[in-house]
Amino acid sequence: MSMLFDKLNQKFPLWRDEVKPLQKEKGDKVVSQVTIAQVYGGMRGVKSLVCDTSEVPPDKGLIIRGIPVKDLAEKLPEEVLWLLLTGELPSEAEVKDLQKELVARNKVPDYVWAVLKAMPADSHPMVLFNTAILVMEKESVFRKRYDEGMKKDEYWKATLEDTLNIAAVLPALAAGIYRMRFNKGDRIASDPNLDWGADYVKMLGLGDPKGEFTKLMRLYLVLHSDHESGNVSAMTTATVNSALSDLYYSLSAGLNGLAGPLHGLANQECLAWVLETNKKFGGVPTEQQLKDYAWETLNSGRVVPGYGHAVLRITDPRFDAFLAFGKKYCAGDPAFDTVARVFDVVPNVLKEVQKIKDPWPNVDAGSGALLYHYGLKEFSYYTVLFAVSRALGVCAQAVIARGLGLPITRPKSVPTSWLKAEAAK
Ligand code: HAX
Repeated sequence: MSMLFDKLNQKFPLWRDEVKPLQKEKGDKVVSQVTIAQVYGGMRGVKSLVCDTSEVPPDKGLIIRGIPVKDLAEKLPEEVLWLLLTGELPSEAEVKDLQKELVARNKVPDYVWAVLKAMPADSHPMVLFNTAILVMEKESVFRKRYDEGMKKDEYWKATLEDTLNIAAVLPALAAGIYRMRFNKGDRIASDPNLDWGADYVKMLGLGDPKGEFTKLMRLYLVLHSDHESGNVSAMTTATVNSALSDLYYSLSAGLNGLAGPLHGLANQECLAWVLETNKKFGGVPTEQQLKDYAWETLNSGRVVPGYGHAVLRITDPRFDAFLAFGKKYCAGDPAFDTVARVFDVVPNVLKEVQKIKDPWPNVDAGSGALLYHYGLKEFSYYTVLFAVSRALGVCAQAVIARGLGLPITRPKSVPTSWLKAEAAK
């Protein structure tokens, strides 16, 4: 048994002891109320989910297991996976053990490539990626053990097996899809001596003479890993997993939600907007030109991608981290310079639109320009990168949910007639 299994074996009894009295003795304590506006408004602000891996206070942004995300910017994604799962940063020996575990499991089954090759060549990379995850369902340890009669208190162990098996193959899978979908040549073999993010960069095959792209990739994979559990991809994964559909089913479902333009696809849309702007104005636009273009976008009924958030009310600290990276390594690149200038101009434009609650940039506002700088120019691929990272968080959440024995998700819906009757009371 690996160190991670050992650690969680120690943790779960403690966590269950923490949760049990809350459920039993304080179960009827009211923590949130629901208004009609919230019922019709995507349940915004309703506190009805538990998530111990991370929290997103509107005035602070992402905090993973008590640590603000900016303080994790130098960590490896696999260290963050350990943190998400256990609540502690790993020791050097523990990271090494986890890396060994991932290397031992990192073979993408051949049938996956056969399925992907049979799909239309112009399929969106997210369709290829999510299909590949679903196709691998036959590998699920959870499903196999469930069929053999696994006891409920073993669910988390089988879910952790699936988490590690999935996390191990994600870089090779995502890189293979990149090379296949964009005609980059044969797949590149994994290097067992590299960390998870560096290996992904190597398998993408874009080269990285200064090591900067690898730094960016590790940062990217850390920043996107988790964002509490109410967002579309996390909530979908958790809901599907709560039916004891294993992680291959549930992760694929959640990532289909990530593929929406109001969620993860915003990063592709955002770079498109930036490049469109540069093309229109023949280079980095002036502040006035950007202001005019932002208004043109809004007046045509489109959103300004990368700006606004359902929860945050400040500049997303993940955007800050990308901006800082860009200023250090990418200054002078027209796409990045426009991203920086958009940040100076667009919040003031959005502040004038009363209905917009958050005029500030979110995580998607800057990442695309950085990837573009390092030669990853196919922006329909960007959400796949997001998905590789987000898989860590949502899988960790599933391990914890199964370890705490959470039941199937089943909130109550009501018809409009019922709401009208309530409103009339
Ligand atoms: N540009 C134009 N209009 C915007 C806007 C933006 N950037 N942000 C919000 N609005 C509009 C909404 O569309 C909504 O309009 P309607 O009432 O006419 O439908 C109104 O302002 C109120 O929205 P809100 O309450 O401020 O925001 P929501 O919680 O409804 O939505 C979104 C949050 C992130 C979906 C929204 O801000 C948006 O569409 N942003 C642009 C797309 C984007 O960047 N998405 C990525 C978000 C981060 C993420 O999940 N990444 O995966």
